Amino acid sequence: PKDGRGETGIAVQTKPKTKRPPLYKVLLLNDDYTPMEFVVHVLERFFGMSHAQAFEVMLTVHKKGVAVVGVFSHEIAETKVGQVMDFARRHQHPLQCTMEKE
Ligand code: TYC
Repeated sequence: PKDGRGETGIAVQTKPKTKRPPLYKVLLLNDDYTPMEFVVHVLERFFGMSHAQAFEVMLTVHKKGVAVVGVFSHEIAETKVGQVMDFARRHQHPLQCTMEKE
């Protein structure tokens, strides 16, 4: 029984549960219009990537359609998605960034 009591109602030892918070993948999506240099800048600015790393990840998204650009707690992932979407909108680029539970 998952109430931690045996069939007799006597309390039994339950496994110590150390619940880690769920992690969320932040995904960057390809499109036909956002300039490559803009995407590289986004990856440097909001995901702390080096220029070389950012260029590599940008090319992966360009070729494959989507890539995971980071894994974060729910709150941090939401912040990153918001920052990218806001930055893209302000520059009038259709770049899309989303998150999904790992
Ligand atoms: N496909 C875009 C182009 O050819 C570049 C691009 C890469 C756009 C990655 C979005 O997430 C993206 N200009």
